[in-house]
Amino acid sequence: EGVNPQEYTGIKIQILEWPAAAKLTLDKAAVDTEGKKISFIAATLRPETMYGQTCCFVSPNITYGLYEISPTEIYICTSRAAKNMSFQKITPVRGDAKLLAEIPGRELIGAKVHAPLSVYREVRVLPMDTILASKGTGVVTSVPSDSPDDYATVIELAKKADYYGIDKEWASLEPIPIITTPTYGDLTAVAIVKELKIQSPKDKELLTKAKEIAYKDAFYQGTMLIGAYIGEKVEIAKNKVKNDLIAAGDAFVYNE
Ligand code: A2H
Repeated sequence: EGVNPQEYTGIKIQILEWPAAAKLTLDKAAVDTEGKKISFIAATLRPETMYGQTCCFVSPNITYGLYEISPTEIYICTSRAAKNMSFQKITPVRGDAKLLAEIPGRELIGAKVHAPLSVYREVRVLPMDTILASKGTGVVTSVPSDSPDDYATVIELAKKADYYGIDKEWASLEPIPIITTPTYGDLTAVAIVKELKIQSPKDKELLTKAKEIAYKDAFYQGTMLIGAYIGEKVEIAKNKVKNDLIAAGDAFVYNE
């Protein structure tokens, strides 16, 4: 972990339908999901891009926990993140997060979820091998228009859908224009991935470079194309969208 504190926005991505494998595991653990709002918590630095969410990534190699937040709400994230949340007044008891069940990431793939603000009403949970268990919540929401990592991952998933055990359509939702910049146009991540000739999510060095370019370009030069703050600078709109998500109960601040 770095020395500098990082402020993330935790986005609540609500489960609409569990995959069969996950259902079995929850039954075995005797978790009562009836009438409860159960959400993946995705940690993002770019809340203003949430209009363009096309799927939600988990790592097939990470074990996630279901944590009780209230009698009617459950969060899904890594145990490390739940522990951190328990010291930030996010869980009901300080220093404690009540674990209801553990579930391997691979069993969550294919879940149908609702991503707040997304143009797409329902999206799927898909695998991302490059997620680190040591950062954020272990859940990454996918915005291929503005995140080079996300774009490279959905391209790879669509290309090798059978290998990843997913439906090709789940990874094939079109990137949505969210932000325009003078240098890269309306789909910054798509343009930069092409410019740097990035071939796969494993092109680590190029993706690090792409990430830096994309972030600076959007933050300093970007203007919103969608949502409540069309025409406003990203620098300004970022906090407004974040605050709106929080006010709607769809997000919270998460620090680490
Ligand atoms: B960002 P930083 Cl549109 N492993 O959200 C790998 N990546 C992770 C992660 C983990 N455990 N937890 C979060 N992330 C991703 C949106 C986004 C993001 C856009 C553009 C760039 C971008 C949609 N995905 O990140 O290491 C999350 O993806 C590039 C900086 O803490 C999160 O924000 O700086 C970002 O990386 C956090 O990265």
